[in-house]
Amino acid sequence: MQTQKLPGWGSGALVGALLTISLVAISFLGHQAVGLPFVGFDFFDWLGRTLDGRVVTFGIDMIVGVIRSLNLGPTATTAKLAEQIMGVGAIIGLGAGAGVLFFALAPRVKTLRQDILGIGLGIAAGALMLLISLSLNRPSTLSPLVIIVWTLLLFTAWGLAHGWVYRDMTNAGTIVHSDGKVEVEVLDRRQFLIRLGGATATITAIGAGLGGLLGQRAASSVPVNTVAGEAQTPGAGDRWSAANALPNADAEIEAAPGTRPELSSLEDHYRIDINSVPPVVDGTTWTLPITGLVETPLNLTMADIQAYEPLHRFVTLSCISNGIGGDLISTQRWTGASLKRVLEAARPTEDAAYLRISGADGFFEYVSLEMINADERIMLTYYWDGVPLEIEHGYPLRIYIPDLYGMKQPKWITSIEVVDAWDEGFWVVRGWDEVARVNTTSVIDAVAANSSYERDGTTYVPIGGIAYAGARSISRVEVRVNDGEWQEARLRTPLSDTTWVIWRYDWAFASGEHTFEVRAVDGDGAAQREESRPVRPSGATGVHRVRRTL
Ligand SMILES: Nc1nc2c(c(=O)[nH]1)N[C@H]1C(S)=C(S)[C@@H](COP(=O)(O)O)O[C@H]1N2
Ligand SMILES: [Mo]
Repeated sequence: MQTQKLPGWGSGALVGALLTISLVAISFLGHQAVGLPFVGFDFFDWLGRTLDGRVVTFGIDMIVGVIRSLNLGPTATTAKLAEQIMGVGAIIGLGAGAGVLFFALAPRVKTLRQDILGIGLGIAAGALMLLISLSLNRPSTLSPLVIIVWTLLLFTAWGLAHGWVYRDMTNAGTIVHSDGKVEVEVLDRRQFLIRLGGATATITAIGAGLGGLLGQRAASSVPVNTVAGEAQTPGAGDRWSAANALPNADAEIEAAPGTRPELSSLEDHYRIDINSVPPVVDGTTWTLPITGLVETPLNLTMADIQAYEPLHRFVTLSCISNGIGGDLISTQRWTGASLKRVLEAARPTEDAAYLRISGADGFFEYVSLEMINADERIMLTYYWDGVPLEIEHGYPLRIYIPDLYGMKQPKWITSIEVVDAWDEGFWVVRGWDEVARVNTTSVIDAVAANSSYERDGTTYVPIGGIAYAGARSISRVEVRVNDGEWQEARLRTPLSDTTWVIWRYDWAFASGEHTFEVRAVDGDGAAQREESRPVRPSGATGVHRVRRTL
């Protein structure tokens, strides 16, 4: 009889990784089918909330840097995908480690005890994962008991499987044939691992495939409540933009071809938040408690909030992490209730000075009452483009604060507490700007050489893009070609005084290699900072520059 060497740590790592891939696939299926926690994303999101802010920011900058320098597509979507892949990868890596641990411990215990070892490993890992998932406090319609039982069962099975696989790899099987001959089967380890890989691939394909299908159905059937809590799912035809022309439809200046759309479609609006999967809030049962330093604590339903006179406003929102020329900036039509008016009903006490606004994902920010009382545009937003907020964008409620970067504006609002002192919000704790006022920036979207035209014997090439200065709007944009004189561009009437402004400069064409630059002046007459500054901690500044050979 041939004896085999005990499987080493390499086999342990491989087995651990393969079993963990299966675990991730089944976890994904549970997530998609009924909203159970998905281990890959939860671990990553927990890391993001727990690690030091500098580490997290460094990680984000790396991801965004790679995406932009390699031109991997829309930054927000690609970054989310990268994070999801990293989250799943990290779990598989940890699983490989667990496999090594198991294969190191297994030879030290008797065969039967290996099952106990596996169960122990599973329960320990499952309990850790549970702590992580539950600490995220994601809204869920499932009872915690269901989540606990499912997670522990899943991990226990995973732990036990280590025992079975280990035994199969170390024990040669004995086959008794019908004629009484006994044959000892020597296991071919390579063959075995290939079979295990095949089984993993099958489970993963089923989990991912079925999970993907179920997810599509679930997303389209999440009821979002419209007026008076009536549950329904709006279609594209219900959107404001489907039935209405933009208010500046007959503006004299038209965007240079290739300039980004003036109104970002809901699908194309950038998305940035601390969640691999957005929290799904049940809007039909959701209420908004307003508590703390108030004489009349409130618990508002969506119908209560929608009973206030709706404010409609075209808003450009930008992430403070948007680099010069980046795509983490978008424009939509926001609808909501003036926060000042809503607060009047709660009657803040004399000590009241700030609101601590929290989201379903644990994100939070502080907003001063003074600012709210001075600016009726600050609103509790429930619609974008005339339909309830999309889940990714904060359904059922988010705040709008003019002139500030997105990091100050919580989505998925679940509570408002009135307090007497300011404190650092989620990203401020992690080293970002306390105020986060939008910097004036301008961007060249297009040098539309294909749309050139002739006038009086000269060929012109339309050049265009956006300029943005929060709620200060834009009073002037200038373009410079090849270090020449700064030339004034023409400004299209914006959608509102809180959106970006589309500019255009028709350049007298000359062939060759050219450098185009743009700079802007805000509505208060302040010029944008031309000095280059990175996004952290106060948002990027600098002149956007593109080179073209024409
Ligand atoms: N609850 C919650 N709100 C949040 C965030 C978050 O992570 N959680 N991210 C903020 C940041 S950094 C930005 S830029 C905006 C982005 O909003 P959008 O994804 O709808 O574009 O949401 C803000 N509100
Ligand atoms: Mo952001």
